[in-house]
Amino acid sequence: MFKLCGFALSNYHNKVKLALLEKGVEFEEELVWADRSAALMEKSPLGKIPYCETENGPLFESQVIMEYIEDAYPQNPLLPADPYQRGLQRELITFMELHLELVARELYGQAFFGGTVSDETKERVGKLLRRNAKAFGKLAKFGPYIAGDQFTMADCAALVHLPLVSMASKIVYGEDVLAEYPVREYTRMLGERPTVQKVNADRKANEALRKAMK
Ligand SMILES: N[C@@H](CCC(=O)N[C@@H](CS)C(=O)NCC(=O)O)C(=O)O
Repeated sequence: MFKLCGFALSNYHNKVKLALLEKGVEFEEELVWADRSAALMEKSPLGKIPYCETENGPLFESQVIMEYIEDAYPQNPLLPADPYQRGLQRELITFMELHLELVARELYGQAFFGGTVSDETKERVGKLLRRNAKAFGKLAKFGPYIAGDQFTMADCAALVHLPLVSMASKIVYGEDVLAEYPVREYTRMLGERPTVQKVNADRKANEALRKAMK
């Protein structure tokens, strides 16, 4: 059976988990911390989670896993049939991950883990984030879903990444770089889906577990 490995506090882990739940794919989940252990590095050479176990072997990188799931389990598709429309979904996902989440990630140490970020980093990241957030408006629809009137793979990504980008920028700059977009309303709307409720409940349980381990 397909196995998703990682921990439920991770946005990338939760993106994949939401896709599995939305598609109704039967899967197992194994708790794996990003602990740089030899066992983890064997499956995911950069020591990142999530990775997955398929009947043919492991795969890492969440978007690769998403595409694998879509190919291997065609039920309840999360991508449209038309090749250009599929391209647009992937464009939006790549944009959110490369140009919003990965940029904002440099702030997470200060925003969420009690660290500090240098002034140089703050300035560089702030400039990039503001520029990229403006360009995001050309792609995102919030209509009501991120790419239009259907729930798609891009929503699995948007739901886990956008709130983090908002929160991190608000904490570090006192300004939410996504303030012009209805991220809160969007998150609330998706929060009505049982699949999202399951992902959120598991994330809270994982947070409690991590606190208890400290
Ligand atoms: N591009 C990767 C990003 C995954 C990622 O950054 N995972 C984080 C947890 S949210 C991680 O494993 N961090 C530990 C590390 O980088 O050492 C993906 O899409 O799977």
